Amino acid sequence: MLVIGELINGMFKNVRKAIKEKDKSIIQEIARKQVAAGAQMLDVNVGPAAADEVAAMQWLVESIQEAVNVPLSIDSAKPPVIEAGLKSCQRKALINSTTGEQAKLDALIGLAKKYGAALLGLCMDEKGIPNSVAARTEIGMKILAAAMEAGLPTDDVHLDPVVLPVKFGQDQIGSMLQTIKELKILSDPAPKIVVGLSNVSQGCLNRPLVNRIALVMGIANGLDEAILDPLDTQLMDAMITADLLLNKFIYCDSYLDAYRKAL
Ligand code: THG
Repeated sequence: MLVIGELINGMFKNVRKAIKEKDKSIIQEIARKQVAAGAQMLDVNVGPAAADEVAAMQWLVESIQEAVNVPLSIDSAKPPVIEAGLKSCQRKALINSTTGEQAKLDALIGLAKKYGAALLGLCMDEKGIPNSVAARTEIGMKILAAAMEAGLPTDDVHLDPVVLPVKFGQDQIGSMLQTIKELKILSDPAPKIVVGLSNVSQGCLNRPLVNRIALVMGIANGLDEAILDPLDTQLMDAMITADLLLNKFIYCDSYLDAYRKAL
């Protein structure tokens, strides 16, 4: 499983404050902690409150790269904000995200080509997030086909079935699992399947437990990557153990330590 750290997001108060006060030491500490805990990529989202989102994204990317050298997932709904992040990225970035909306898809495929970035597509479009597995899969297929048409390798396409809070739609998790399976068989090699895990537990009382179980269920159904909180040790332990039980690496008594050392 590829872990994408979720903690550099203007949704969090400490990040919002650091952006406002241009205090890069706070951002750099969050970046280092996530990488030390096993994040192999970091999600970067300026959040809803930044006054100048383009400038904030550029500042975040530059600050993070001074501290760690993992690739970044440039997370924004706005293409100009994404482009500001891509311009500053020293390594191959992940564009997070496009949807199936044609104009947006065209614009973001253009950016992926211009900057040699990978592309993450959400299985939703201008009409919102479809309820049915078939409709979500169809949008995933549209994004994948458009990327291939433009010459992006399938390997660079990541698809997100879109996870909604269990509190607001209890049938959502079943749809997510089924959509993961359907997206995996769209092509060979398959696109990478990714979710924003913490969405599932928003508003729940016992968030860590809900996140942990949802992650394991996703992994069992073919999930390749997740945007999550790598500082949640029990979540990381559950992920590593799920990979073990699916025979992705060899058992030894100290497998949790061994897995972490090998990262
Ligand atoms: N798919 C993709 N990208 C994504 C998401 C997705 N990026 C953003 C998000 N979803 C994943 N990241 C988070 C980060 C934080 C939370 C959820 C998802 C979260 N935050 C607390 C909350 O809302 O309760 C904030 C708590 C606080 O204010 O301190 O849960 O799905 N491709």
